[in-house]
Amino acid sequence: WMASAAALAVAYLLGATPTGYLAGRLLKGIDIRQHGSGSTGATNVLRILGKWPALAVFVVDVLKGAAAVAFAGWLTQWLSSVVAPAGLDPNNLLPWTICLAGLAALLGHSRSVWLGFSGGKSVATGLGVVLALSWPVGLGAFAVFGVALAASRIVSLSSVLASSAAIVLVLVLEQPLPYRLLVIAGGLYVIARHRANIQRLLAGTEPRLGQASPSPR
Ligand code: NKO
Repeated sequence: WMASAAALAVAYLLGATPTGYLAGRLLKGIDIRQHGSGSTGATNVLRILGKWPALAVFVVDVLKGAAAVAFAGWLTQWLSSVVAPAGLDPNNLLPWTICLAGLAALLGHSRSVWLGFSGGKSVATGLGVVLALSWPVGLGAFAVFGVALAASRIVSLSSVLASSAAIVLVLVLEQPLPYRLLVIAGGLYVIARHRANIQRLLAGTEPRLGQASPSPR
């Protein structure tokens, strides 16, 4: 239990590392949350800071999610090999710890303790979590994102479709129960984080790549 709690705390803090915010501060001396969509995600970094900072933020945000899952697995296994838990099979605890760690990383990214519990929309971090758990689901969702983006040039729409695809894939590919629950909960969370985007999509005012930014939420 202590291993699980420690893994969740580390996962949250990894997710909470405010990469997009730091990029704005370091490169332009601005609070990126007051520009564009107000998100700290790679898309808003692209809008406000440009291509290379956006790529860097995207890569680090994916790695945050993957690292949170990897660390949770490593810590749980290591601790259970050191202190043999009485009557507790670590193989039963492990998948649940890993999945809760994935959710903690998503929460950390979009509700960062360093940013007054604001942040991004947990798409890139979600991709990292899903890739680390089951790379076919992650690659499938990423492929849907790529096709949707090429067709629509709207990142938020592509993110919502990719999250939906991840949910479908994790069910179709018959993943273990904890993974299914994680991706369903995480996917719905990411979609819910796009509420303002979805309202703009329905109103026909969501900007395409390269178009003027929406006003901060
Ligand atoms: O500023 O509101 P905005 O227009 O920036 O931003 C909307 C955008 C926010 O997301 C980002 C990150 C972009 C990363 C693109 C990689 C997409 C990979 C798709 C995989 C989705 C897996 C989700 C699984 C959830 C558990 O949307």
